[in-house]
Amino acid sequence: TILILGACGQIGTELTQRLREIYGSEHVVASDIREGDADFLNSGPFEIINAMDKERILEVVKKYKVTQVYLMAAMLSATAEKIPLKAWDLNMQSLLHVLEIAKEKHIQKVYWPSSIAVFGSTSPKIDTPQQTVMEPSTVYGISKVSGEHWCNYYHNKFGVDVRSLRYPGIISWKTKPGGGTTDYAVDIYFKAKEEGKYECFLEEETKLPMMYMEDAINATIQIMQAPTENIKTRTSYNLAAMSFTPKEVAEEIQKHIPEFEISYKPDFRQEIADSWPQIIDDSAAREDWSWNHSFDLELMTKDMLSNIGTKNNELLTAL
Ligand code: VAH
Repeated sequence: TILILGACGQIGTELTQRLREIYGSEHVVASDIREGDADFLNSGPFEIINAMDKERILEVVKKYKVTQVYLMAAMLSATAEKIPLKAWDLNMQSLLHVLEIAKEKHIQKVYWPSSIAVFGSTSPKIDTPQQTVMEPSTVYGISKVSGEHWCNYYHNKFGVDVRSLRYPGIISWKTKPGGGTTDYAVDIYFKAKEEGKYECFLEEETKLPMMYMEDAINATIQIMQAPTENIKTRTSYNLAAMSFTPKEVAEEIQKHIPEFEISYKPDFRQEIADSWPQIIDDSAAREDWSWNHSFDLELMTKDMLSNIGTKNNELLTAL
């Protein structure tokens, strides 16, 4: 059985749905700190779990004989800058609890997401390598680079089978943005459809690595299903699909909504974005476990605009 912590978050929501399609709903336990509004809730087991409560996680692991945990609960970059120590506690305590539970052999496999936020201004911005200087300047990035070293430590010292991906910005339409700096690229599509205009909190030339949710979910399933001997990196794998600027997204949207207008009003998130890479080298993932992306900006824009404002999405945006 699989347990997902943070199942109501941006990635957790779609990961839960996909895992239930693959393994059967009854074999995928969704959990979060509160009951969300995702429609998957009544399609399989759901438990209220605070990812910082180790005893509660263990209780649910034993109740459902969980063998794999996907730890998707975390505080993202923009939110974390507002409450640094709470973000550190959530992001690190949850990971250490799950690694300990795996070390104690209650579960066999762990998935833990890292991020391109582990890189800082001193990392190469173009074709950022798998291994390079990593001096993150955000609380979120500090927690993710620390978490990577903990994953590597528990693997090397205790044989824990933990796998990790450095997600770029992820774009989707099923959930509203969750406090990320890259979430302008989610908001812009909703505002284009709902209001025909968008005020962007990043400058127009801010290029960032991005990925469509479908690709991120595929990569997550793929690395977890890969034979253990193919996993050569136990900190975390660089993962990439495309890189674009707010200007390029706006131009792509205007191919579908010609009257769409974008304006720019950079805020504190500009500094976060400026510290991150622009183009990521994910050749290690492509070599080790055959990673390959499917969505580019054109295909993603078509899919986003055709799904936003549909029946199932109206319910969400109405909530
Ligand atoms: C954020 N979406 O903006 C997340 C992610 C690389 C970006 O870490 O914080």
